[in-house]
Amino acid sequence: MDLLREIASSLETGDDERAAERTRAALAAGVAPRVVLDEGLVRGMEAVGARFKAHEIFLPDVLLAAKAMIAGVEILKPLLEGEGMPSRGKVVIGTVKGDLHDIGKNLVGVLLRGAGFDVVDLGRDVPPERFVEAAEREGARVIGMSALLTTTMPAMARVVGLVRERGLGGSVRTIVGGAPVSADFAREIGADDYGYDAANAVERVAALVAR
Ligand code: B1M
Repeated sequence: MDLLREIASSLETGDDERAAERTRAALAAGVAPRVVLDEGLVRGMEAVGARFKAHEIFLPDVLLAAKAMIAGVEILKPLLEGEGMPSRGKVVIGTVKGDLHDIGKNLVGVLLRGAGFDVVDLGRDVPPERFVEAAEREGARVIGMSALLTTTMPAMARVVGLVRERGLGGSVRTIVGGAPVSADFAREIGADDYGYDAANAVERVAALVAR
């Protein structure tokens, strides 16, 4: 559909006003919020990532694309987050230490809230101890970690280790995700689960709290 292509292209041109305007137009035309997200905004960001990798565009372009993506997500947020549902449990989320990428983590948070979970978002560049302390303080059932850099993935293993050291393994589950993260990596570090995208993260968290 043209509107979805226009949303994606507004990320590629780093035009946040157009991203917001085309997102509103797609919703007004009856396109479902999840379709606008997956086939408009996420697709646009994938194209930006590929061009950045190929050195066709530079970091400032990526920043502008991120700003445009956030403009669209802000409009979709209230539609993706359910209202007035009883809580299915508390989940602490954050992007691990050294990592400033938070768009995917924010999407995971939006969809978790939409599915009825109580979300405590610690933000980005979160030290391992803060994940574990927050989970203890908040009585969270799950810690969800995001990493977008291969260099920050080891911080996930430190969180999993801390959960064990503090004897929380029985009550607090861990789930990891982010572009460079895989199910194999999750197994290697002893995390309880892995989510390949935000929607899958919600399914996996639901399975973890049901265990
Ligand atoms: Co950066 N960056 N970046 N960047 N950036 C990547 C990740 C990179 C792959 C680009 C590339 O080279 N192709 C590359 C990493 C290479 C590597 O480690 N192998 C890279 C680099 C190198 C860097 C810098 C080092 C660049 C520099 O300074 N020279 C720097 C690092 C800063 C730091 O973190 N310390 C940097 C900076 C930035 C910006 C600040 C400009 C910006 C981030 C803005 C922000 O997040 N607020 C940025 C962006 C936007 C990207 C790309 C282009 C897009 C990331 C994104 O938001 N995607 C990215 C290229 C790429 O990934 N294709 C890239 C959209 C988002 C919806 O997807 O985050 O993958 P994603 O989340 C998905 C899934 O992964 C999953 O669900 C989400 C939705 O379905 N998911 C989970 C995520 N978390 C999950 C948690 C779960 C489950 C699923 O369970 C808890």
